[in-house]
Amino acid sequence: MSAAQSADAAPLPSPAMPPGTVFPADAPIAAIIAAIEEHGFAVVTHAADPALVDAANADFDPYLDKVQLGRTDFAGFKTRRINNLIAKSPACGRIAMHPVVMQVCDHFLLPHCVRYHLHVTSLIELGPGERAQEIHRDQSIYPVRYPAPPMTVATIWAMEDFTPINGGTNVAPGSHRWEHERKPQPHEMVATVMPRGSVLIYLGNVLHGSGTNASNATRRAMTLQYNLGWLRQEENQYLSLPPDVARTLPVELQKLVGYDFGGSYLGFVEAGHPLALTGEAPHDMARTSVEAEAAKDRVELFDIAPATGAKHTSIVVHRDPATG
Ligand SMILES: O=C(O)CCC(=O)C(=O)O
Repeated sequence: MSAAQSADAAPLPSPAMPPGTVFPADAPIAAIIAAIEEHGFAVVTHAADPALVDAANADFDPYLDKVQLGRTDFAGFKTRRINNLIAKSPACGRIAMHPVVMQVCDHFLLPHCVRYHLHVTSLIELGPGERAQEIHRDQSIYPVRYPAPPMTVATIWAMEDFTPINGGTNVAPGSHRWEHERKPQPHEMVATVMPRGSVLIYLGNVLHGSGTNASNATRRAMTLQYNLGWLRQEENQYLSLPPDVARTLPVELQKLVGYDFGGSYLGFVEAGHPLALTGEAPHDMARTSVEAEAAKDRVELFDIAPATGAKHTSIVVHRDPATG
């Protein structure tokens, strides 16, 4: 994100989502992935079981009641946020492993890593009168020049209806392919309108930001994001979910939050599997796992090289000619 771009400068979006970007929950996964390839994002309506959304909202309410409003342009001055959502809500943990989201992550992240991890979790409740957030790329927490491939996949779940006036996420379709300096014009932005329980899925290289809440009610969203397993997670999941907490989670979720190898020999603890700390694996003194070793040969290389004349590092993806 650029500090030079203030919330005042955030362009107003046109309301309509581009054709071919909104899908019902039972749409073929290939169509959803094709839309994300083309536009950088897609919406899947009514993707979450309404009972899970109710349960997660009820789990979060007591925390939100205690939290202070944001204090920066980026965080908003009428917005309440909480993090570490997995520790706060078993329902959130189930939503985090939604099969459509996992398949999208498999498609975009798994070619470049042995496994992906949960990167960051936030509940974002825009209050009435909140102004649009500055437009940014989530993965600009990594010092990368654009265009760059997706290194993260984000979801924004509508925990309340996203209406045309309550601040549904503004997105710049196609911006996953834009040059580093290009900023969206107002006509290049769309506002996400979707019913409660729906999800906006977008790539980490897509320009976006929360919208203006011109309604007299809140707009509650839950963002759950995933990153390549060899990158540091934005939210420190190991301090947020220490072994005593992690061991209460389903084992697949333990692995998703990071109690697993992020690659071959990447992330061992005391020369063993991180799951040994939660009692889910024997301490076998192996610094890698059968799964990590088996997966490493299919991983396509990221070629990180300084771009000629550039001040910053750029990342170029190429296929290894030897393996295609
Ligand atoms: O709340 C939203 O719609 C998007 C928020 C966002 O992009 C962020 O806080 O980084």
